[in-house]
Amino acid sequence: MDKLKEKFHQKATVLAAEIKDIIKNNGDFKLGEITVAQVYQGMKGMTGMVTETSKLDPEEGIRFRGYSIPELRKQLPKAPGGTEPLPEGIFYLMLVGELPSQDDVSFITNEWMKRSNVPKHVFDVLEKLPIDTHPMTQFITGIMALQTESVFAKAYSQGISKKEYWDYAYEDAMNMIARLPRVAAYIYRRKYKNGVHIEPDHKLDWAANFAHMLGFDIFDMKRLMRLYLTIHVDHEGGNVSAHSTHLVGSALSDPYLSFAAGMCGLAGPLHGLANQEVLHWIMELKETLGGGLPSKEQIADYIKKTLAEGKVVPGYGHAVLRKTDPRFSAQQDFYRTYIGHDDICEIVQMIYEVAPPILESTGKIKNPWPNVDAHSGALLVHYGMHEYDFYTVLFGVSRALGVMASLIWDRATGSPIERPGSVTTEWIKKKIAAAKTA
Ligand code: CMX
Repeated sequence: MDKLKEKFHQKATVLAAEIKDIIKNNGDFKLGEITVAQVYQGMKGMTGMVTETSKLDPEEGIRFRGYSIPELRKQLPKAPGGTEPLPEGIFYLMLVGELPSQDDVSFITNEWMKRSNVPKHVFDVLEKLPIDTHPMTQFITGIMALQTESVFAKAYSQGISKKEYWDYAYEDAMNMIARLPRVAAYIYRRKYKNGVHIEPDHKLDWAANFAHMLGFDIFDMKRLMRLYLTIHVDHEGGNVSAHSTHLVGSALSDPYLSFAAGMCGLAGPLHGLANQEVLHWIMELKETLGGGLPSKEQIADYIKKTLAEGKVVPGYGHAVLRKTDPRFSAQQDFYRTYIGHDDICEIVQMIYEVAPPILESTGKIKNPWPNVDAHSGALLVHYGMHEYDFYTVLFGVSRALGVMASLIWDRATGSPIERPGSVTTEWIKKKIAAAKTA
């Protein structure tokens, strides 16, 4: 058993026993009341699942095992000469609940490098897709093609004890995370760079190697990629990509199938696809005005026009957050620290000043502040990645770390098949009427 796996196993054995004990002794403890509005409106604010890796506070934003993003940017190990955390470190933190040492992170870099070989049939499958297939569809297809490698599925079909599920889930998760950058980079180079592919550089860390395979062999893009792939990993359990992965995994579908389901959710414009939508929206604004920097009045008019057309302002709003997303602030800080001036990034800052009061004045948008997707595309464009439709794939590669760490925990703690109850509107009407006459 490798040392990361052994450490995880020690932690999981303790927590699984604790959970059993909580259910046995406090299973009837009430966590709150569910309203009719919550049932109809996406179950928001309803506590309905346990996710160990991170917790989202509406006012403060995300904490990973108790650590905020600014704390992690300081405390997680960096690459030699680097200033942003290595995503390997946040994976370790989510998986074992402790800050990693430099050594722990190097172990993961090496493991992912050793496990990174992508079987040829995956590329063959991708080659069969029309070139104009959306990168997220290609990514999901690539993940499905990788499923042939699932050790969980093989072991299950041969018959394994429930106690061993986590071990095979760990192996699949580590293998898949190791391979995703190669699959994603292949899609990028195939679609946008005439199929001229770049071999991995095994001397580099996971994020830097990804930037290298995409064709951005510059220090600045490697630094951005380390931050990008760290801040997109996880946002507690109820968001569409995390919840879909968890839900499908609860049927003991293997980690590849579960993650593909999560990525189908991430590809929705109200979730991860919003990062491409933001750039399309900003570029449309620029084009309408004939280029250059718009004025704040022009931005305000454009936002009002978007709302009047019944569309959403991409990159703004959130189902849980009620303040500026700290993932937006981290990218803003990155811009100010390392870039200084860039037209698109400046437009992002201007929208940040102009949009919230307009969104608030509608009286219905619960969170008028920017989310993670409002800034990410502008940084990528600055370093030369103009293919907006690819951005959600980058989000997906990062999200694998959080949802896979959670899935290993699910299997280690005996998390059962998920099957919430549902009711009909007729049932709700009868219940309300009965309560009124009582
Ligand atoms: N622009 C216009 N209208 C918005 C809006 C926005 N940015 N955010 C919310 N609204 C609207 C909703 O569509 C809803 O309208 P209806 O009552 O007509 O249906 C109303 O305001 C209330 O919505 P809410 O309770 O404030 O927000 P939800 O929890 O329903 O939705 C979210 C959250 C993120 C889907 C929504 O804010 C949105 O569509 N934002 C734009 C898309 C986006 O940036 N998504 C990325 C989120 C982060 C991520 O997952 O990557």
